[in-house]
Amino acid sequence: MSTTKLTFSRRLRETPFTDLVLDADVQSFTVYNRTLLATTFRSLEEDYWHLVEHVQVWDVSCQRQVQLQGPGATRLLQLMTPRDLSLAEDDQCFYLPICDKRGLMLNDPIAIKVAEDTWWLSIADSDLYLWATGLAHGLSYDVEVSQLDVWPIAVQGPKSKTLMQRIFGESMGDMRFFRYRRLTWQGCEFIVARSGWSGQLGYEIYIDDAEAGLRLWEELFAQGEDLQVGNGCPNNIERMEAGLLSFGNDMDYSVSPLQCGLGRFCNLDSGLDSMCIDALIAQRERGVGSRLVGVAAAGVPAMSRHSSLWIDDEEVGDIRSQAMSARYDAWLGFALLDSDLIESIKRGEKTLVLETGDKRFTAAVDELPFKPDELGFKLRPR
Ligand code: THG
Repeated sequence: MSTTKLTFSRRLRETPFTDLVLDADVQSFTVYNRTLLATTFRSLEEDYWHLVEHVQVWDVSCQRQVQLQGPGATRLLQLMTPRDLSLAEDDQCFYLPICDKRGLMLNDPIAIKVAEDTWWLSIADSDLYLWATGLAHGLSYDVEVSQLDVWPIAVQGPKSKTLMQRIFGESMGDMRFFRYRRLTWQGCEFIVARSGWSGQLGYEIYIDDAEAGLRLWEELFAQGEDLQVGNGCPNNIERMEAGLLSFGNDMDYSVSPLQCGLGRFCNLDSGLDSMCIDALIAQRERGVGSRLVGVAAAGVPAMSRHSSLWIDDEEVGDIRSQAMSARYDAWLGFALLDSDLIESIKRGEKTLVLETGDKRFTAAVDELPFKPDELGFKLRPR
């Protein structure tokens, strides 16, 4: 067993909860927005089953908040995204593709309008602070860009509603998906949203007071004992089954939202003053040369880190993420594939082959999220 370690420093941010996560015997971390993010506690499979059956508390402080504040805040944000911000309701969590002038993805935050002239962008793993600051300075917009000491925690899993009601009261039980409220616990007010990077019922609490956050964390574990509450983190198997995209993995600076299946978050015909609109309209007219799809293969005993896709004897596509499903007998991948090839595979004219662990398997393509019934996935024995 390798005992490779990460060296912590100011440059690699800890969070108010890092010591608690370490005490909970975290097995591995990744680095996201230069912040520690746990990736496994027991094993990916055990964490998966616990998440889909019980409730977990996640330290997702790495979802840093970039704040745009001032008379020019909304104008600046609209310039950065093809989604029409005027459609955002006051209590809405607004998932935004952020694109450059070429229509290429720079980030995919969840935006919350916390006041008339103030937005919080809960960012994915790229430095949106620099991009927004550069634009604000370069264009002399009247807006202040900052990064906040706010550390989101996520409460995810089917029993999360019960647990959250015990803490924030019965009335929060009717909160809708991707909506938020300001809720008070022991005199502290937090933004609480029904969101989180899993396909399960779940909530996120935006902690802006570290000391209160630590008390709340303890309370979640105390109140959730009979619900088998546990430590957890975003689970790569579960999020792939749910079709949730990871910036830096599935999408990056080389692809557009139209290629990633994020077209439903692009309002290209609203005449928005957004820098990427022309490029995206042109791409829509031309058609995308390649796009992200789900790929699945049955009967794979184990995967290797280096998997590849083949048609005849030619390597095709680009696998962006992969996982062995815990629920189904299936290898799951998200891959960028040539659009014409996708159609030929779907029509059965071409056979897609997955190579992993030095073996070859026939693979199917599916639009995300995966539809297990159509793919004929068989349940794995537990
Ligand atoms: N929560 C918060 N901040 C975040 C994430 C989060 N920042 C980084 C990262 N995750 C942003 N990426 C995503 C990707 C997908 C979703 C949320 C954040 C998601 N999408 C749903 C879907 O695609 O079905 C719903 C989107 C919608 O309908 O608006 O949940 O998790 N705070």
